[in-house]
Amino acid sequence: MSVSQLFDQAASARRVDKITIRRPDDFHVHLRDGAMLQAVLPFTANQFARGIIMPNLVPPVTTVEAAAAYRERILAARPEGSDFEPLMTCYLADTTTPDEIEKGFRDGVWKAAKLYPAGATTNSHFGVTDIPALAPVFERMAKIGMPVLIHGEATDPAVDIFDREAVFMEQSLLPLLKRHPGLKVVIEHVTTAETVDIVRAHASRAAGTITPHHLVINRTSIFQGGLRPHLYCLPVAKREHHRLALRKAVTSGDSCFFIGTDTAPHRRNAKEAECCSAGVFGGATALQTYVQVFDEEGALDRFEAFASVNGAQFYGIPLNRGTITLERRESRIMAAVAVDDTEVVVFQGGETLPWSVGPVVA
Ligand code: OTD
Ligand code: ZN
Ligand code: ZN
Repeated sequence: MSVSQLFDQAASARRVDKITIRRPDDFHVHLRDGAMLQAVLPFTANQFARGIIMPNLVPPVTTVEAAAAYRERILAARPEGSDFEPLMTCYLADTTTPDEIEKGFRDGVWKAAKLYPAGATTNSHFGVTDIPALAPVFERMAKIGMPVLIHGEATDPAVDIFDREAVFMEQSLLPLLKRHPGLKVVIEHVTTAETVDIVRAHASRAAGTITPHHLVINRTSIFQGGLRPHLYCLPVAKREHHRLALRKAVTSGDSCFFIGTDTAPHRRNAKEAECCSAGVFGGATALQTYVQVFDEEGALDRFEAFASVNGAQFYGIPLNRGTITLERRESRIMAAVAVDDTEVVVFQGGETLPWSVGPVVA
């Protein structure tokens, strides 16, 4: 037997073909409403025990009443037998009051508030135009231990789209962290190496979510062989060295990083349009993609912390009971999900992925 054959044999002896982990949560999900909610919820509910539900509906979820009603619609849309638990959020607007924030938190209606700089992404037009002016809200949130979840991109149209995250971090996030030392902050969908460092530097009270797609694509992927609208999302994917930094961050074992898929479905006609809507529908392939990344990075032993422990600990909610098994078994991913008379294109749809989602034990 040659030396390389010996190596191959040793490698395959070490190869893990199946892992069973505590049931994971998705700390950043767009479930939408109506027919879209019906169509996409089964995918998230099949993979995750709980989800932090984004409030960027039209109109946005800005009141306790609207959040409670949306929660009921999600519960009603769950597939038969599903125990998926939606964790609601409040959409921060210039008019949000500390009392409304605290009321929804104390009543157990919402777990966090979402800060969209006005105009930064899909349905963010009612977002915050002046972050420092919301200080009374942030002070109250710090006092009651309620996290703020931030879409971190500058909204000045003069800022290059690939620099918008970095500019926001310097101009808005770091000052916010300084002004409110007791505020818990989740920097959503981290896309740059610099933001990874910022999360780490504030890990005692800051965390970062990272999407499956930002671990797999870089900005060149969006233009591979032509313009690929289904890979366009916000924040837009960055250069390759950023993607590599994100893969290092998620597989580092550091407790300040956890799952937030940012699954953001849009109908095919809204994506393949003169002005393509931002968003990647990653909900159907999230765990398959994440586990593949951990496998490729030789870090399967760290997957459970990222998927099922770090986020719950940051939010101060109990860890899930029950397990999910992921298996090294090729499966061909469905290309699209039907919604009304159209469909939503699935991230990595039509491809054969090396890992499959196996049984869930509740
Ligand atoms: N990004 N699309 C959407 C939201 C996210 O900003 C995000 O978190 C959406 O469609 O709701 C997107 O590209
Ligand atoms: Zn966002
Ligand atoms: Zn989002």
